[in-house]
Amino acid sequence: MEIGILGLKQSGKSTIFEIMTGVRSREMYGEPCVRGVASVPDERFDTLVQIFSPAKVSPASVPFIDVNAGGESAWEAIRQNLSSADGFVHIVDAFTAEEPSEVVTRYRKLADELIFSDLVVVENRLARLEKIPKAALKPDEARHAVILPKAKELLEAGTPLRELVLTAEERHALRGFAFWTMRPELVVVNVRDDNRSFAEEFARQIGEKSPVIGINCMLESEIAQLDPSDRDEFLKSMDIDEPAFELIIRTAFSLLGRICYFTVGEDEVKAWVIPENSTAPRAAAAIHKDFERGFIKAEVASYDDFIKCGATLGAAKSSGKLRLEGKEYIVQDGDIISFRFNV
Ligand SMILES: Nc1nc2c(ncn2[C@@H]2O[C@H](COP(=O)(O)OP(=O)(O)O)[C@@H](O)[C@H]2O)c(=O)[nH]1
Ligand SMILES: [Mg+2]
Repeated sequence: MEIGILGLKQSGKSTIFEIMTGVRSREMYGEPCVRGVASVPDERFDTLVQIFSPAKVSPASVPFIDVNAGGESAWEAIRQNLSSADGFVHIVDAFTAEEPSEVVTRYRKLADELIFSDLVVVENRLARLEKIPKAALKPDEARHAVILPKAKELLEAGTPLRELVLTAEERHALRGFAFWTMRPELVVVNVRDDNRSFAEEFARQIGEKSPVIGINCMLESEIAQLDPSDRDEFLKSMDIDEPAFELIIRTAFSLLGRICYFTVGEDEVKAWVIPENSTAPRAAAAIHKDFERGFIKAEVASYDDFIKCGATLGAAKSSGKLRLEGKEYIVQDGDIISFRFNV
């Protein structure tokens, strides 16, 4: 799982990457791309840490990739370094814009490259399919012959493929193409304080379903450099609930269709990242393959129940909120789990 940061040169990609990951990518000259890991902010996790005061604290994390090149080589660098990314954060410079429409133009520059790149793939594939007699099409090819003309129409209208309505089977049939515009995208509009409204106006003008978040990178990087105690006071004085970069990490994380469950104790409180709709044994595999193989039961309390019952597992158990779940159980975001297994 990895999120690629997209954007034109000087849009603030590295600035925001540094805030999120703490990796000083702007000092790594000559590196075509820099990887860093961001912790996913989660109040529930922080509360569990306060309750257990564990020796080790392991929040959920999400890796980001910052691509360095600009100018002519920018697109090639994206192609090479972000081809395996599971989703994107697309940063657009609004801090040098006078009108929201300029922000849209900047966004479209790269958005159109991605669309064009997918269109080439679709057209090549369709040209090859046309040469095969209908009766000789294999099942996936037959699916492609149905879906790709629709995909072509969308792309030609400048619309990303994530807006295609697909069945699970169709989606699966398209996986091998790794279309750029099918992967989830979060748009981050990097604003000045006097043009904060540009982010909303931008979202209205592009009219796509991807989420849009406005951020003032400069301000955020100042916030990130404060010590924690000054930071809270500063945020309060600015009437900010949460720094925008935290919202970006959380939104990007949930766009990837991931959730987390917690394991708790005095040794360690840890958030485990799993795909949505994972069964209990699959979720156990995040800890160890043996937990999946030897899975017997999962002892589960939802975070809310756990807190309501007085925040101890013993109390959750005696009030019947610590459930014993089997192989079919679908793990929910925020579950507190301990697995019983046999190897
Ligand atoms: N005024 C202003 N300048 C910014 C902001 N964000 C980034 N910059 C400046 O823009 C330049 C490029 O930023 P950088 O993060 O390296 O952009 P990248 O090329 O997209 O990685 C740097 O000189 C930053 O100081 C911002 O929010 N406001
Ligand atoms: Mg950069």
